[in-house]
Amino acid sequence: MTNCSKRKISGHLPIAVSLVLAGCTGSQSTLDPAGQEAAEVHHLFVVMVIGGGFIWLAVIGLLLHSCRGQRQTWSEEGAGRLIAWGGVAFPGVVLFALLVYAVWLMPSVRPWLARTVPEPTQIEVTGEQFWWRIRYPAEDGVAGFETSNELRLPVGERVAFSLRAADVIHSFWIPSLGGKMDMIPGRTNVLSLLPTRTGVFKAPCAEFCGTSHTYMAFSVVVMEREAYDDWRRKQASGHQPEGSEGERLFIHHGCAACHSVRGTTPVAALGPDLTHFAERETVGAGTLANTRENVGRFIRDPSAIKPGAQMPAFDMVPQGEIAAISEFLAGLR
Ligand code: HEC
Ligand SMILES: [Cu+2]
Repeated sequence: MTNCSKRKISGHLPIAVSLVLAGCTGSQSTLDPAGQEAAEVHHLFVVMVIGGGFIWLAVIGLLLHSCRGQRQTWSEEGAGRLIAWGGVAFPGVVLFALLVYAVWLMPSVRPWLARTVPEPTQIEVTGEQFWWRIRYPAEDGVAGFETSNELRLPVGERVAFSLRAADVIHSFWIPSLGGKMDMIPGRTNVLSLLPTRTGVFKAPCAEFCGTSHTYMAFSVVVMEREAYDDWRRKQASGHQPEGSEGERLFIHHGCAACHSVRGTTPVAALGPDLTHFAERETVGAGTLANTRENVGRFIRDPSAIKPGAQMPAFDMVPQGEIAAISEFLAGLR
């Protein structure tokens, strides 16, 4: 074992590191925190990597040392000492310290459960195959309302989520803010988060829930309190019936049996609420960009885009009528 020559790893290292780090930023990353819980988890990650790094360095150091073509052999006593200190004491102390740190951090990752903060506003989120139902409570004079596939939160304020599932197990996870928590049929789980900066973040369903599990995501818009209150007021008030062709066709073709457009149609709860559908970035719970063309495609054949989607195909409806309905939906701001 004399040939442990250093290859030219060093030349490729910066490229490799930057490629890895490029995956660490963005709207769906635990390593680019935008919330207090995510920041704690990020901190824990860094400490763990450093702690593990020390152990790794020690092991690699010993490996290189043993490769150096050493002449004299170790005495039995020396080898025993090396194993006791290097193999038991050192990793034992480092891992124990990391464990203590992780346990100590727990209350601040779940502060609401630890009762260290006052009870925050509860937003109900229900996982459905394959979309998200979201209910906001009434708050200072503004009535409660239902929306879907997009969550809006005020920055710098703690919120609690009551998490449920309508059919199978789903999992609620906003990587940039913290989490995650399973949504289990017949149970209500609570998760509390504190967003610390404004922005738009992505949240995937984090538990396999059926054929279109991959196409089940929502966006999270963290906004200033004032903008958030304006948004809530607008959500709660809904629309006036506009009497357009698209609106008429929406009711005529039975869309309103599953979808609510507050102020226009009676309450229906089988499918996502569409009251302010045009404000959403996506159609089909994070599946396609919310353009008129994509909305038309989705209405014609939802299962072609999302296998197993719980909405029937409307491919028998003439193209012109689908366009009129898409036009109506695009006006729902
Ligand atoms: C039997 C109930 C049902 C009927 C009828 C129905 N839908 Fe749906 N719709 C759903 C369900 C369930 C979803 C969620 C699908 C998914 O994302 O997995 C959905 C999703 C949608 C979405 C995407 C919403 C979002 O937030 O991404 C749009 C737009 C939509 N439907 C429009 C329509 C229109 C227009 C009609 C009438 C032509 C219609 N739907 C008829 C149940 C229905
Ligand atoms: Cu799911």
